[in-house]
Amino acid sequence: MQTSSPSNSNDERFMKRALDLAIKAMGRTSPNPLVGCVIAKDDQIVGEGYHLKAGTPHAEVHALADAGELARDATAYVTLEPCSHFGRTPPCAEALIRAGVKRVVVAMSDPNPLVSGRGIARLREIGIQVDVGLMCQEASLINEVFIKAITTGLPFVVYKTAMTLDGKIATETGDSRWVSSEGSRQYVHQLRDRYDVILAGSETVLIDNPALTCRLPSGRDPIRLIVDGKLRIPENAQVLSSSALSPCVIATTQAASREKLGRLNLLSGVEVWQYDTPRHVPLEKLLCDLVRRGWTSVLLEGGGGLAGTLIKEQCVDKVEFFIAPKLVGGNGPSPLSGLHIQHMSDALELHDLLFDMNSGDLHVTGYTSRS
Ligand code: AOF
Ligand code: ZN
Repeated sequence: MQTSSPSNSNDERFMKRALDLAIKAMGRTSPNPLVGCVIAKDDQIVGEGYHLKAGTPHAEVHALADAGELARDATAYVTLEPCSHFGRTPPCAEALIRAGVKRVVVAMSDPNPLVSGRGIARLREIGIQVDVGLMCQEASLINEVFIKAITTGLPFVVYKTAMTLDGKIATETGDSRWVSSEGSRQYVHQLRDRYDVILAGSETVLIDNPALTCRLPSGRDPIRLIVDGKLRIPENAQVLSSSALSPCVIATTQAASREKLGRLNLLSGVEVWQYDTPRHVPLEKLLCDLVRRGWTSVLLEGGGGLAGTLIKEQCVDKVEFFIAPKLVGGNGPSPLSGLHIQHMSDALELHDLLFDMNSGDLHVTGYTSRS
């Protein structure tokens, strides 16, 4: 893909605005991307818009409608290449052409194989000047979920955990309420609001009986997914209660009791996905099935066994660790009991790190592999 970005400070200002618009829909567009669009003429914004929800009009359509006739001879700033295909909505490249814009500034090309360069090519073919690559890094970051899912068929997986400074997620008696501060726990609800699926192992359900809902005033409950090879989940577990607005999926195997599986399937809002394996749920297959269902991101919230296995299988993209300034010692569980690296030289090194201490805990964010 040919990239060019002869940008000026207005270009950056308008693209920044388009990015700010795009992230307003964070957590609401899956499986589609976050996209913002600004239409500017004579250094003034004359129209703007962003994509609100999959299946509804794209960002460019909102911005063009907002600009009306003023779009003629204007410049459009789009955080993602305009689409060229007929999907659930018609191609935005054609809408930009019809509106008569004379220049299009695109932050990044679309990794969707249905588009990937064709939108840009179509605009250039008509004679529209297209500059690609302005704030590309920022644009890729806001769409890390979309990029992973559309290019691999696997969801973007984030492992969130809270541990004491001496690396325990609970005391040796199993007590874990609470490791992290009130502020950190509040932030976790923002994560639950952002990602499609919240994942936990049956051990976590048996020990902590969490509800795994989002308790923000205008938040939305993620789909709760429990990996439970032997179907040990108690039938009165909080995750099975239909008070949450999203379904609860239990992934199990041939080791599950048929009677219990039947009873769980009858509960409203509960789905049991039974895999053809003897004891262990095939995790990569399960993750693929989530994307097939349109769920492209996963927040893994425990426990350490499941997290270790998923990291070993290279299924985790990002980690968010809250490290509380507390010490408990003893034999309490660790956040990655399922990972058994023997030599420090083989340790998984994280990159693109962020450190934050606003909540009173040390909050470390990092990525597991370079994309
Ligand atoms: C969006 N919103 O603002 C842009 C998108 O199913 P469709 O027809 O909505 O097409 C979705 C694809 O369109 C999406 O995967 C991406 O490649 C492209 N651009 N999508 O939902 C937008 N600009
Ligand atoms: Zn489009």
